[in-house]
Amino acid sequence: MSARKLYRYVVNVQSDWLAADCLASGGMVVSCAFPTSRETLDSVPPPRRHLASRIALLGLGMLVACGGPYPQSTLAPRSDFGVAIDRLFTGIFWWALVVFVVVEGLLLYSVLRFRHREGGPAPKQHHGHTALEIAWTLAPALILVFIAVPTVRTIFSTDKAAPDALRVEVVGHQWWWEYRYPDLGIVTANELHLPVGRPVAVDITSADVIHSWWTPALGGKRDASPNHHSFLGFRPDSIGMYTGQCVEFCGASHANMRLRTFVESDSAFEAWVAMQRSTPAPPETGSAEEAGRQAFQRYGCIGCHTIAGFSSGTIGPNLTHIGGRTTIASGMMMNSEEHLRRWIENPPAMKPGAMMPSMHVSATDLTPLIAYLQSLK
Ligand code: HEC
Ligand SMILES: [Cu+2]
Repeated sequence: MSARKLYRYVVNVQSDWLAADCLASGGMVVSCAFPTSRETLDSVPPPRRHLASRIALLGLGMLVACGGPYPQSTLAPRSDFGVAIDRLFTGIFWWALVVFVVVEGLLLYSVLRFRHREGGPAPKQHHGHTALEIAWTLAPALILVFIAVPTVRTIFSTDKAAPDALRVEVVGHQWWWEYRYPDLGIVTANELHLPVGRPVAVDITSADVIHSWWTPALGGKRDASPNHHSFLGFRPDSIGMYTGQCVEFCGASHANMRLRTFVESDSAFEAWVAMQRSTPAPPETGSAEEAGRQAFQRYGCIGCHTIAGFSSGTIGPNLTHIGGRTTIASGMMMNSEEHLRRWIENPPAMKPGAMMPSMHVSATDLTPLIAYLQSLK
Protein backbone atom coordinates (compact mmCIF):
# COMPACT_ATOMS: atom_id res chain seq x y z
CA MET A 1 0.00 0.00 0.00
CA SER A 2 2.92 2.38 0.69
CA ALA A 3 3.87 2.78 -2.96
CA ARG A 4 0.26 3.15 -3.99
CA LYS A 5 -1.90 6.12 -3.43
CA LEU A 6 -5.53 6.33 -2.76
CA TYR A 7 -7.04 8.83 -5.13
CA ARG A 8 -10.38 10.39 -4.91
CA TYR A 9 -11.49 10.01 -8.47
CA VAL A 10 -14.37 12.04 -9.71
CA VAL A 11 -16.18 11.53 -12.96
CA ASN A 12 -18.66 14.05 -14.28
CA VAL A 13 -21.57 12.27 -15.87
CA GLN A 14 -24.21 14.48 -17.49
CA SER A 15 -24.09 17.27 -14.91
CA ASP A 16 -24.35 14.78 -12.07
CA TRP A 17 -21.38 13.79 -9.93
CA LEU A 18 -20.38 10.19 -9.61
CA ALA A 19 -17.69 9.65 -7.08
CA ALA A 20 -15.43 6.70 -6.54
CA ASP A 21 -12.50 5.84 -4.39
CA CYS A 22 -9.91 4.51 -6.77
CA LEU A 23 -6.78 2.58 -6.06
CA ALA A 24 -4.11 3.87 -8.40
CA SER A 25 -0.78 2.26 -9.18
CA GLY A 26 1.85 3.62 -11.52
CA GLY A 27 -0.54 6.15 -13.01
CA MET A 28 -3.13 3.50 -13.83
CA VAL A 29 -6.43 3.21 -12.04
CA VAL A 30 -6.53 -0.36 -10.79
CA SER A 31 -9.87 -0.55 -9.09
CA CYS A 32 -12.68 1.73 -8.07
CA ALA A 33 -15.34 1.41 -5.40
CA PHE A 34 -18.41 3.45 -6.23
CA PRO A 35 -20.31 4.78 -3.24
CA THR A 36 -24.02 4.26 -3.35
CA SER A 37 -25.51 6.79 -0.99
CA ARG A 38 -26.37 10.35 -1.99
CA GLU A 39 -24.47 11.81 1.01
CA THR A 40 -21.13 10.42 -0.13
CA LEU A 41 -21.74 11.78 -3.59
CA ASP A 42 -22.41 15.30 -2.34
CA SER A 43 -19.43 15.38 -0.01
CA VAL A 44 -16.93 14.98 -2.83
CA PRO A 45 -14.96 18.13 -3.72
CA PRO A 46 -14.58 19.07 -7.37
CA PRO A 47 -11.46 17.70 -9.10
CA ARG A 48 -9.39 20.85 -9.18
CA ARG A 49 -6.16 19.55 -7.67
CA HIS A 50 -5.00 17.29 -10.47
CA LEU A 51 -6.26 19.37 -13.36
CA ALA A 52 -2.90 20.88 -14.35
CA SER A 53 -1.05 17.58 -14.18
CA ARG A 54 -3.81 15.87 -16.14
CA ILE A 55 -3.69 18.47 -18.89
CA ALA A 56 0.12 18.09 -18.98
CA LEU A 57 -0.26 14.31 -19.23
CA LEU A 58 -2.80 14.61 -22.02
CA GLY A 59 -0.49 16.98 -23.89
CA LEU A 60 2.39 14.57 -23.46
CA GLY A 61 0.25 11.68 -24.69
CA MET A 62 -0.72 13.66 -27.79
CA LEU A 63 2.92 14.55 -28.47
CA VAL A 64 3.96 10.91 -28.19
CA ALA A 65 1.15 9.99 -30.57
CA CYS A 66 2.76 12.21 -33.21
CA GLY A 67 5.87 9.99 -33.36
CA GLY A 68 6.22 6.93 -35.49
CA PRO A 69 6.69 4.92 -37.55
CA TYR A 70 3.59 2.88 -36.77
CA PRO A 71 3.43 -0.51 -38.46
CA GLN A 72 -0.36 -0.71 -38.18
CA SER A 73 -1.54 2.55 -39.63
CA THR A 74 -4.38 3.11 -42.06
CA LEU A 75 -2.71 6.42 -42.88
CA ALA A 76 -0.02 4.62 -44.90
CA PRO A 77 -2.27 2.63 -47.27
CA ARG A 78 -0.74 -0.13 -49.39
CA SER A 79 -3.74 -1.27 -51.45
CA ASP A 80 -6.45 0.26 -53.61
CA PHE A 81 -8.98 -0.29 -50.79
CA GLY A 82 -6.59 1.29 -48.27
CA VAL A 83 -6.12 4.30 -50.55
CA ALA A 84 -9.91 4.65 -50.98
CA ILE A 85 -10.44 4.69 -47.23
CA ASP A 86 -7.56 7.11 -46.74
CA ARG A 87 -8.99 9.46 -49.38
CA LEU A 88 -12.40 9.32 -47.70
CA PHE A 89 -10.82 10.04 -44.33
CA THR A 90 -8.84 12.99 -45.69
CA GLY A 91 -11.95 14.49 -47.33
CA ILE A 92 -14.02 14.16 -44.17
CA PHE A 93 -11.15 15.51 -42.10
CA TRP A 94 -11.09 18.77 -44.08
CA TRP A 95 -14.88 19.15 -43.84
CA ALA A 96 -14.62 18.59 -40.08
CA LEU A 97 -11.85 21.18 -39.88
CA VAL A 98 -13.97 23.77 -41.71
CA VAL A 99 -16.88 23.08 -39.34
CA PHE A 100 -14.55 23.32 -36.34
CA VAL A 101 -13.01 26.62 -37.40
CA VAL A 102 -16.37 28.23 -38.26
CA VAL A 103 -18.11 27.04 -35.08
CA GLU A 104 -15.22 27.84 -32.73
CA GLY A 105 -14.63 31.17 -34.50
CA LEU A 106 -18.26 32.21 -34.04
CA LEU A 107 -18.17 31.00 -30.45
CA LEU A 108 -15.01 32.90 -29.59
CA TYR A 109 -16.29 35.99 -31.37
CA SER A 110 -19.57 35.88 -29.41
CA VAL A 111 -17.88 35.19 -26.09
CA LEU A 112 -15.49 38.11 -26.50
CA ARG A 113 -17.74 40.58 -28.31
CA PHE A 114 -20.75 40.12 -26.02
CA ARG A 115 -18.96 39.46 -22.75
CA HIS A 116 -20.34 40.95 -19.57
CA ARG A 117 -19.12 44.48 -18.90
CA GLU A 118 -19.67 46.12 -15.52
CA GLY A 119 -22.55 48.55 -15.86
CA GLY A 120 -22.90 47.96 -19.60
CA PRO A 121 -26.29 47.32 -21.25
CA ALA A 122 -27.47 43.75 -22.00
CA PRO A 123 -26.74 42.83 -25.67
CA LYS A 124 -29.59 43.09 -28.15
CA GLN A 125 -31.58 39.82 -28.33
CA HIS A 126 -32.53 38.09 -31.59
CA HIS A 127 -35.43 35.68 -31.84
CA GLY A 128 -36.85 33.93 -34.89
CA HIS A 129 -34.27 35.13 -37.41
CA THR A 130 -35.61 33.20 -40.42
CA ALA A 131 -32.56 33.60 -42.66
CA LEU A 132 -30.23 32.38 -39.90
CA GLU A 133 -32.41 29.39 -39.08
CA ILE A 134 -32.63 28.31 -42.71
CA ALA A 135 -28.87 28.72 -43.04
CA TRP A 136 -27.95 26.59 -40.06
CA THR A 137 -30.41 23.88 -41.06
CA LEU A 138 -29.20 23.73 -44.65
CA ALA A 139 -25.47 24.01 -44.01
CA PRO A 140 -25.15 20.80 -41.91
CA ALA A 141 -27.46 18.94 -44.29
CA LEU A 142 -25.26 19.94 -47.23
CA ILE A 143 -22.09 18.94 -45.38
CA LEU A 144 -23.63 15.53 -44.59
CA VAL A 145 -24.39 15.09 -48.30
CA PHE A 146 -20.76 15.88 -49.14
CA ILE A 147 -19.71 13.16 -46.66
CA ALA A 148 -22.41 10.60 -47.49
CA VAL A 149 -22.00 10.55 -51.27
CA PRO A 150 -18.29 9.62 -51.37
CA THR A 151 -18.79 7.19 -48.46
CA VAL A 152 -21.58 5.27 -50.17
CA ARG A 153 -19.68 5.37 -53.47
CA THR A 154 -16.59 3.86 -51.76
CA ILE A 155 -18.70 1.15 -50.11
CA PHE A 156 -20.17 0.08 -53.47
CA SER A 157 -16.85 0.24 -55.31
CA THR A 158 -15.15 -2.07 -52.81
CA ASP A 159 -17.79 -4.74 -52.23
CA LYS A 160 -17.29 -6.93 -55.29
CA ALA A 161 -14.52 -9.25 -56.38
CA ALA A 162 -12.46 -8.61 -59.49
CA PRO A 163 -12.95 -11.49 -61.97
CA ASP A 164 -9.26 -12.50 -61.93
CA ALA A 165 -8.95 -12.23 -58.14
CA LEU A 166 -6.91 -14.70 -56.13
CA ARG A 167 -9.32 -16.42 -53.76
CA VAL A 168 -8.35 -16.76 -50.11
CA GLU A 169 -10.44 -18.15 -47.27
CA VAL A 170 -9.81 -16.88 -43.77
CA VAL A 171 -11.13 -18.85 -40.79
CA GLY A 172 -10.79 -17.31 -37.34
CA HIS A 173 -10.11 -19.72 -34.47
CA GLN A 174 -9.48 -19.03 -30.79
CA TRP A 175 -6.67 -17.74 -31.15
CA TRP A 176 -5.17 -18.15 -34.59
CA TRP A 177 -5.97 -17.66 -38.26
CA GLU A 178 -6.41 -20.44 -40.77
CA TYR A 179 -5.73 -19.50 -44.40
CA ARG A 180 -6.89 -21.57 -47.36
CA TYR A 181 -6.26 -20.96 -51.04
CA PRO A 182 -9.03 -23.10 -52.59
CA ASP A 183 -7.69 -22.76 -56.16
CA LEU A 184 -4.12 -23.60 -55.18
CA GLY A 185 -4.85 -26.39 -52.70
CA ILE A 186 -2.92 -24.65 -49.91
CA VAL A 187 -3.80 -24.62 -46.20
CA THR A 188 -1.63 -22.61 -43.84
CA ALA A 189 -1.93 -20.43 -40.75
CA ASN A 190 -1.28 -16.95 -39.40
CA GLU A 191 0.97 -15.77 -42.24
CA LEU A 192 -0.77 -14.81 -45.45
CA HIS A 193 1.22 -14.52 -48.69
CA LEU A 194 -0.12 -12.48 -51.60
CA PRO A 195 1.33 -11.47 -54.97
CA VAL A 196 1.72 -7.71 -55.47
CA GLY A 197 -0.66 -6.02 -57.91
CA ARG A 198 -3.15 -8.88 -58.15
CA PRO A 199 -6.66 -8.42 -56.75
CA VAL A 200 -7.55 -10.70 -53.86
CA ALA A 201 -11.03 -11.90 -52.90
CA VAL A 202 -10.99 -12.79 -49.24
CA ASP A 203 -13.81 -14.87 -47.77
CA ILE A 204 -13.87 -14.50 -44.00
CA THR A 205 -15.61 -16.74 -41.47
CA SER A 206 -15.08 -18.24 -38.01
CA ALA A 207 -14.92 -21.71 -36.50
CA ASP A 208 -16.03 -20.62 -33.03
CA VAL A 209 -16.77 -17.09 -31.77
CA ILE A 210 -16.82 -13.74 -33.58
CA HIS A 211 -13.37 -12.49 -34.60
CA SER A 212 -12.46 -9.70 -36.97
CA TRP A 213 -9.69 -9.77 -39.56
CA TRP A 214 -7.71 -6.61 -40.16
CA THR A 215 -4.46 -5.69 -41.85
CA PRO A 216 -4.70 -1.89 -41.53
CA ALA A 217 -2.35 -1.04 -44.42
CA LEU A 218 -4.38 -3.19 -46.81
CA GLY A 219 -7.84 -1.76 -46.17
CA GLY A 220 -11.00 -2.37 -44.23
CA LYS A 221 -11.59 -4.80 -41.41
CA ARG A 222 -14.20 -7.52 -41.61
CA ASP A 223 -15.92 -9.53 -38.92
CA ALA A 224 -15.28 -13.26 -38.93
CA SER A 225 -18.59 -14.67 -37.69
CA PRO A 226 -19.53 -18.34 -37.37
CA ASN A 227 -21.99 -19.51 -40.06
CA HIS A 228 -21.52 -16.30 -41.99
CA HIS A 229 -19.14 -15.32 -44.79
CA SER A 230 -17.87 -11.76 -45.11
CA PHE A 231 -16.20 -10.51 -48.25
CA LEU A 232 -13.13 -8.32 -48.45
CA GLY A 233 -11.57 -7.39 -51.78
CA PHE A 234 -8.41 -5.39 -52.39
CA ARG A 235 -5.34 -5.16 -54.58
CA PRO A 236 -2.06 -4.83 -52.66
CA ASP A 237 0.19 -2.29 -54.39
CA SER A 238 3.53 -2.52 -52.57
CA ILE A 239 5.84 -5.35 -51.61
CA GLY A 240 6.30 -5.66 -47.86
CA MET A 241 5.24 -7.31 -44.64
CA TYR A 242 2.14 -5.85 -43.04
CA THR A 243 1.02 -6.75 -39.56
CA GLY A 244 -2.55 -6.93 -38.37
CA GLN A 245 -4.64 -8.54 -35.70
CA CYS A 246 -8.00 -9.70 -34.51
CA VAL A 247 -10.12 -6.63 -33.78
CA GLU A 248 -13.21 -8.18 -32.19
CA PHE A 249 -12.84 -9.22 -28.57
CA CYS A 250 -12.87 -13.02 -28.67
CA GLY A 251 -11.58 -14.17 -25.29
CA ALA A 252 -8.47 -14.40 -23.15
CA SER A 253 -5.90 -14.27 -25.94
CA HIS A 254 -7.72 -11.89 -28.27
CA ALA A 255 -4.76 -9.51 -28.18
CA ASN A 256 -2.43 -12.41 -28.97
CA MET A 257 -4.34 -13.24 -32.13
CA ARG A 258 -2.07 -11.42 -34.52
CA LEU A 259 -1.29 -11.88 -38.16
CA ARG A 260 1.24 -11.09 -40.84
CA THR A 261 0.52 -10.46 -44.49
CA PHE A 262 3.44 -10.78 -46.90
CA VAL A 263 2.97 -9.03 -50.22
CA GLU A 264 5.55 -10.45 -52.61
CA SER A 265 6.82 -10.18 -56.16
CA ASP A 266 5.24 -12.66 -58.57
CA SER A 267 8.33 -14.86 -58.56
CA ALA A 268 8.63 -14.90 -54.76
CA PHE A 269 4.93 -15.74 -54.46
CA GLU A 270 5.23 -18.53 -57.07
CA ALA A 271 8.17 -19.97 -55.13
CA TRP A 272 6.17 -19.84 -51.91
CA VAL A 273 3.20 -21.55 -53.58
CA ALA A 274 5.44 -24.31 -54.97
CA MET A 275 6.91 -24.85 -51.50
CA GLN A 276 3.48 -24.96 -49.84
CA ARG A 277 2.17 -27.49 -52.35
CA SER A 278 5.09 -29.84 -51.85
CA THR A 279 4.89 -32.68 -49.36
CA PRO A 280 7.90 -32.72 -47.04
CA ALA A 281 10.10 -35.77 -47.57
CA PRO A 282 10.10 -38.20 -44.61
CA PRO A 283 13.21 -37.73 -42.45
CA GLU A 284 16.20 -40.02 -42.91
CA THR A 285 16.18 -43.20 -40.84
CA GLY A 286 18.14 -42.77 -37.62
CA SER A 287 18.15 -38.96 -37.79
CA ALA A 288 17.06 -36.64 -34.97
CA GLU A 289 14.22 -35.47 -37.24
CA GLU A 290 12.96 -39.03 -37.52
CA ALA A 291 12.96 -39.40 -33.72
CA GLY A 292 11.09 -36.10 -33.60
CA ARG A 293 8.52 -37.35 -36.06
CA GLN A 294 7.93 -40.42 -33.90
CA ALA A 295 7.52 -38.18 -30.85
CA PHE A 296 5.01 -36.08 -32.82
CA GLN A 297 2.96 -39.24 -33.19
CA ARG A 298 3.57 -40.68 -29.71
CA TYR A 299 2.57 -37.50 -27.85
CA GLY A 300 -0.66 -37.22 -29.80
CA CYS A 301 0.26 -34.07 -31.73
CA ILE A 302 -1.11 -35.85 -34.83
CA GLY A 303 -4.62 -35.68 -33.34
CA CYS A 304 -4.75 -31.91 -33.73
CA HIS A 305 -2.23 -31.01 -36.42
CA THR A 306 -1.99 -31.84 -40.10
CA ILE A 307 1.42 -32.53 -41.57
CA ALA A 308 0.86 -33.47 -45.22
CA GLY A 309 1.76 -37.08 -45.87
CA PHE A 310 1.85 -37.87 -42.16
CA SER A 311 -1.04 -36.66 -40.00
CA SER A 312 -4.46 -35.13 -40.52
CA GLY A 313 -5.65 -33.42 -37.32
CA THR A 314 -7.54 -30.17 -37.89
CA ILE A 315 -8.01 -28.67 -34.43
CA GLY A 316 -4.74 -26.73 -34.54
CA PRO A 317 -2.83 -24.99 -37.33
CA ASN A 318 -1.54 -26.97 -40.30
CA LEU A 319 2.15 -27.62 -39.55
CA THR A 320 3.19 -29.02 -42.96
CA HIS A 321 5.52 -26.06 -43.50
CA ILE A 322 5.81 -24.68 -39.97
CA GLY A 323 9.61 -24.41 -40.36
CA GLY A 324 9.06 -21.80 -43.07
CA ARG A 325 6.95 -19.47 -40.96
CA THR A 326 8.57 -16.41 -39.38
CA THR A 327 6.42 -16.55 -36.24
CA ILE A 328 4.52 -19.09 -34.15
CA ALA A 329 1.30 -18.97 -32.16
CA SER A 330 -0.42 -16.40 -34.36
CA GLY A 331 2.34 -13.85 -34.71
CA MET A 332 3.05 -13.87 -31.00
CA MET A 333 6.66 -15.09 -31.01
CA MET A 334 9.42 -15.32 -33.56
CA ASN A 335 9.82 -18.86 -34.84
CA SER A 336 12.99 -19.88 -32.99
CA GLU A 337 14.16 -23.04 -31.28
CA GLU A 338 13.87 -21.37 -27.88
CA HIS A 339 10.28 -20.22 -28.51
CA LEU A 340 9.22 -23.58 -29.93
CA ARG A 341 10.62 -25.21 -26.83
CA ARG A 342 8.75 -22.94 -24.45
CA TRP A 343 5.59 -23.19 -26.53
CA ILE A 344 5.49 -26.99 -26.69
CA GLU A 345 6.41 -27.34 -23.00
CA ASN A 346 3.44 -25.31 -21.87
CA PRO A 347 1.35 -23.38 -24.44
CA PRO A 348 -1.12 -21.78 -21.97
CA ALA A 349 1.82 -20.38 -20.00
CA MET A 350 2.93 -18.51 -23.13
CA LYS A 351 -0.53 -17.63 -24.40
CA PRO A 352 -3.35 -17.42 -21.84
CA GLY A 353 -6.19 -19.78 -22.65
CA ALA A 354 -4.35 -21.46 -25.57
CA MET A 355 -6.37 -24.39 -26.94
CA MET A 356 -3.24 -26.51 -27.13
CA PRO A 357 -2.61 -28.22 -23.78
CA SER A 358 0.80 -29.07 -22.40
CA MET A 359 1.55 -32.56 -23.75
CA HIS A 360 4.25 -33.14 -21.10
CA VAL A 361 6.93 -33.82 -23.66
CA SER A 362 10.09 -35.05 -21.92
CA ALA A 363 13.28 -33.02 -22.31
CA THR A 364 14.91 -35.81 -24.34
CA ASP A 365 12.01 -35.92 -26.79
CA LEU A 366 11.68 -32.17 -27.08
CA THR A 367 14.99 -31.54 -28.87
CA PRO A 368 14.36 -33.97 -31.76
CA LEU A 369 10.71 -32.87 -31.91
CA ILE A 370 11.81 -29.28 -32.48
CA ALA A 371 14.42 -30.38 -35.02
CA TYR A 372 11.65 -32.17 -36.92
CA LEU A 373 9.32 -29.15 -36.86
CA GLN A 374 12.14 -26.86 -38.00
CA SER A 375 12.92 -29.20 -40.89
CA LEU A 376 9.37 -28.73 -42.24
CA LYS A 377 10.17 -25.83 -44.53
C1 HEC B 1 -5.72 -30.61 -28.45
C2 HEC B 1 -5.16 -30.24 -29.71
C3 HEC B 1 -3.67 -30.05 -29.83
C4 HEC B 1 -2.68 -30.95 -29.54
C5 HEC B 1 -2.82 -32.35 -28.97
C6 HEC B 1 -1.44 -30.32 -29.92
N1 HEC B 1 -1.68 -29.07 -30.41
FE1 HEC B 1 -0.29 -27.79 -31.15
N2 HEC B 1 -1.72 -26.39 -31.39
C7 HEC B 1 -3.07 -26.55 -31.13
C8 HEC B 1 -3.74 -25.30 -31.31
C9 HEC B 1 -5.22 -25.03 -31.11
C10 HEC B 1 -2.75 -24.36 -31.68
C11 HEC B 1 -2.95 -22.87 -31.95
C12 HEC B 1 -2.76 -22.15 -30.64
C13 HEC B 1 -2.78 -20.67 -30.77
O1 HEC B 1 -2.00 -20.09 -31.54
O2 HEC B 1 -3.58 -20.04 -30.05
C14 HEC B 1 -1.50 -25.08 -31.74
C15 HEC B 1 -0.29 -24.51 -32.14
C16 HEC B 1 0.89 -25.22 -32.30
C17 HEC B 1 2.08 -24.67 -32.87
C18 HEC B 1 2.25 -23.27 -33.44
C19 HEC B 1 1.69 -23.29 -34.85
C20 HEC B 1 1.67 -21.98 -35.57
O3 HEC B 1 1.25 -21.97 -36.73
O4 HEC B 1 2.04 -20.97 -35.02
C21 HEC B 1 3.03 -25.67 -32.84
C22 HEC B 1 4.44 -25.58 -33.34
C23 HEC B 1 2.40 -26.82 -32.23
N3 HEC B 1 1.08 -26.50 -31.93
C24 HEC B 1 3.03 -28.02 -32.01
C25 HEC B 1 2.45 -29.09 -31.33
C26 HEC B 1 3.17 -30.27 -30.90
C27 HEC B 1 4.64 -30.53 -31.14
C28 HEC B 1 2.26 -31.06 -30.26
C29 HEC B 1 2.51 -32.39 -29.56
C30 HEC B 1 3.48 -32.36 -28.50
C31 HEC B 1 0.98 -30.40 -30.32
N4 HEC B 1 1.13 -29.20 -30.97
C32 HEC B 1 -0.19 -30.91 -29.79
C33 HEC B 1 -3.69 -27.72 -30.76
C34 HEC B 1 -3.03 -28.88 -30.36
CU1 LIG C 1 -10.18 -13.17 -32.35
